[in-house]
Amino acid sequence: MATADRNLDGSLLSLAVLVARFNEHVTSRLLEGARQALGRCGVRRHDVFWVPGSFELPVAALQLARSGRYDAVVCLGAVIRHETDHHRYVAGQAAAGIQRAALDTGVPCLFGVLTCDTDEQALARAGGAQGNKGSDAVEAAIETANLLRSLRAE
Ligand code: INI
Repeated sequence: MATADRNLDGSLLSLAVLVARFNEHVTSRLLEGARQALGRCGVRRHDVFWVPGSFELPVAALQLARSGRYDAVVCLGAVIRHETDHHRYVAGQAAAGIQRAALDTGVPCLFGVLTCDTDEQALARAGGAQGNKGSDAVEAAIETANLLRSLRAE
């Protein structure tokens, strides 16, 4: 089955990368993957910002998206299950809030937040055997921002 080509040329784009410090041993690896993808795709400009945890990603994403400075906001976080169900609320609100920031502003806000049962699962998806969700989120941001640019130009 043929798949449509992805436009991963970042040379006209300015991106914000927002990183949650909670579970930093994982999120720093997501950021590393994001930086590699930014370089590979030739992104013109990017700025990195940190928030305390994934729960704070939406409010910061909304402000960055509203600023008019960025074509997309890439949100990176790692929600890992602990003994209580706290993680459920954090992950659910992060997902809903990031999507709301995107829909309220029309600026793509990407969900590069891992939601895992264990540290091992998270590390496997942060540059381990299962790839790097940070790189994936940057590529998705570039593809979506380029699509929106081309739709505006029509
Ligand atoms: N934040 C995360 O990014 N990941 C988690 O796994 C997590 N857990 O499980 O507690 C987490 N909690 C902190 C949360 O994001 C907020 O920073 C905190 O609740 C203050 O609002």
